[in-house]
Order: sequence, then structure tokens, then C-alpha cells
Amino acid sequence: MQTISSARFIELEERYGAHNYHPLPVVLSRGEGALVWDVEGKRYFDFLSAYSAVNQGHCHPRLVEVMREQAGILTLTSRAFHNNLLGEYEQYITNIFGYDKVLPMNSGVEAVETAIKLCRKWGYQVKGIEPGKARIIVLEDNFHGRTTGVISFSTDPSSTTDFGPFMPGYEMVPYNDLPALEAALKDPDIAGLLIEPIQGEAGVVVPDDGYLSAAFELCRKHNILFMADEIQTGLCRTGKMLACDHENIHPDVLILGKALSGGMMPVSAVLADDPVMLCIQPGEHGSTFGGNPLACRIAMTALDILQEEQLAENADRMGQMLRNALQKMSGNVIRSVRGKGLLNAIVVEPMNGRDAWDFCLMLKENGLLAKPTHGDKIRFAPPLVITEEQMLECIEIIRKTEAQFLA
Ligand code: IF1
Repeated sequence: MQTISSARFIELEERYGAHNYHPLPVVLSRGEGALVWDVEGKRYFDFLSAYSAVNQGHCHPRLVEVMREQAGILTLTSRAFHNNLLGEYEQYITNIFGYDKVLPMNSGVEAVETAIKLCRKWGYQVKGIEPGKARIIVLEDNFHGRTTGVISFSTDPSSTTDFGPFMPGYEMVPYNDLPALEAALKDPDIAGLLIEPIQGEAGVVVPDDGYLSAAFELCRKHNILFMADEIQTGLCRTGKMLACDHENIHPDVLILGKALSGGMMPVSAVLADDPVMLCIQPGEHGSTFGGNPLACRIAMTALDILQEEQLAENADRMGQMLRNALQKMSGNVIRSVRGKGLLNAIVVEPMNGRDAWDFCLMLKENGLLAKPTHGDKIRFAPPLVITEEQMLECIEIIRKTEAQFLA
């Protein structure tokens, strides 16, 4: 068989695909654990993990096996009929996270939309907000997805420009600013607060210790739902099962996605207790693929792997090792290092006409894939199965790249 070079695959995408992404020039065709290979057979460490969707590592053998098996038995029934795995999955996931009920969806943004709808229903039916008046507090520099509803409260012009008109009903406050939050929460028409425990797209912005728990307490005090978008921060990424666990808070509404399937397919979920979840009645919300038996089995296995392989502990250990090493390098090129567990970012100082994009191209040449975000930041978020030996190799690659960048 004739091999086709990366350039040919990139050309095809450029010619026939919409231009809504600007990927690094690498064409991947295989993955295993923390590693991926390109079409030329070159091996890389994956330091993006599909934006935290492959926490369990690429093609985890248990996930592959379950997917293969269930694909030959039953994949989709729609919710017009029951299936033999949905209830078992619902019991399993609600037990793990400590909620009365779960509402299964597919993509992350659908789960966010679901949380918003739940919150509004609760606002009217339980809190007693006047019809049509309910509002939700959101944070500056948030990222919750790409639907017209969700971009309505984005502050990023690249998410919003020429995509209007936008939906009203949101109140914007700065992130990590408790007085601003408290002032906004006093409005009796506020039904909920939608928050990322660490802001991902904003460049891995970790709020001050105590911010989340104080925000949670303020929500309690004002009878407002605390809705945590843990699509990116959850499922062991930050060194605990949930990022909210670092501050011992139990959100009223928990939103999960990405690694809930370990990268096999889009699987998302919204969890809440009965007084919130039962506000939505039959026929009022749903999705063709939500809760399908294939997704249910994959999600149970994905959650099982996180716990059995103690990936939260590994994320915590490997994350500390990585940040310690980066901090030692930190200086000329790497201006700052931040993060929790294996959700990290560095800020790169442009020099010699080179910037963060060039740094990523050099990392790629040296065998590590990472992606710049917002100009000068680079996210370092490998699969949580990365071993100590592999991490040492990655640190060496980054060190070598830094030296080349300086030269
Ligand atoms: C893209 C970022 C990560 C998310 C949170 C909801 C969603 C996401 C906290 C929506 C999705 C993605 C989507 C991806 C890039 C990416 C991303 F850089 F934009 F911010 F992960 F860091 N809530 N995040 O992070 O989930 O509907 O996509 O399943 O290419 O847009 P989705």
C-alpha cells in the first residue's frame, strides 16, 4: 500500500472541510494510553487528551472491549422504550456522585443547556420567580460550549461575533470576585449560578482557595442553585474525582461530559436531587441518543476505570511532578506555571520572533503534542494514565524545547 503523507491529509481537510479550526500540522492515526502516532509512524506524548476527554488514555482496552461487545448487542432504542442498561447506569452514576437522579445527554454543551433549562424550571416552580423573569449568573471569560444559547453569555468575541441575536436572561460577573458575586446574587430573580471550578478555555484560571466554597455558601444563603460545569475539570482531571471536591462542596447541579466516555463517543450527564430534577416532566426535554445502552455501558466502564486505576491520585502526583519541574525551568521562556492535578498551563514569553505557537511546533518535533490557547498560553494536560517514567521523558522534552527556543 502506498503511504500518503501528512500534507495530503491536511490538504483534503483544507479543501473539503469547514475552516472552523486551526489544528497543529500533525495527522494522527493511532493512540494508546498517553501516546499517539502520526501517519508517518512518529510517536508523540499527547498533552491535550482531546481537551480532557481521554483521561483514561487512548483506546483503553476495557473500553474498547465493552464498546465492541455492546455494539453487537444493542446500541440505540430511543427513550420511547426502556432499555436494560439505562437504569443500572443511572443507579451507578448517582451512587458515585451522591445525587438522587441523573439526566443523560450526549455532548457537553447539551448538558449545559439541560442544566440551564432545569434551573429556570426550578426558579419558576420552586423558588417562585415571576414567569419569564428568571436569570442566571455567569462568569467573565467562561466557556460552556457553542450553541446559540450558550454563546449568548460568552465574553469571547471569537465565540460571538456575527452569531447574534443573543438570548437574554444572564448576569455577568468577574471570575474570582466574591463581592461582585454577592452583589449580583441579591437580585430575587436570580435562579442559579453557572460556574467552571477552574476556567479551562480562559487558560486554566485557578480561582483563589476558598472562592468556590464561599460562592457556594452565598448561593445557599440567597436560595440560588450552584451549578458546576465539571465537563473539563471533573472525572479525576484535577487530582480529585471532581474539582469541587477540593473545597468539599456538593453542587446543586453537576454537569459532566468528555471523559464520561473516555473518548469513545459523546456522553454527558446532569445530576441533581429530586426537588430540582423532578421539575422537568415527560415530554419537556430529551435527546434521541441520550441514555442509549452503548453509552450507558461505556460510561459505567469509564467511571470504573477512573476509580479502579486510582487516576485521581496519579493526576495529583504527576501534576505536582510536572509543575515542580516547570517551575524550575520557569524564567526566560516559561513566564508562569499554573494548574491543578493534570490540568495545567504555562505562559510563554515571545522571543526571537517566536511565540507559543512556535513553541508547540518545536514540542511536536521533539515528540510532544500541546496546543496554544489565547495567544501566549499552552495547556499541558496529558491522559491521567501517564506513568512516572513517561512524565520524566516529557519533562526532558519540554526542557530541551525551552533550550532550543532560547537559542
Ligand atoms: C472545542 C476550550 C477545552 C468545556 C466546558 C462545556 C464544554 C466544554 C467547561 C462543551 C468544551 C472544549 C470544546 C473544544 C475546545 C474545548 C476547550 F478550549 F474551548 F475551552 F476543553 F478547554 N463546558 N470544551 O470545556 O462541551 O459540547 O464540546 O462536548 O473545540 O470547541 P462539548
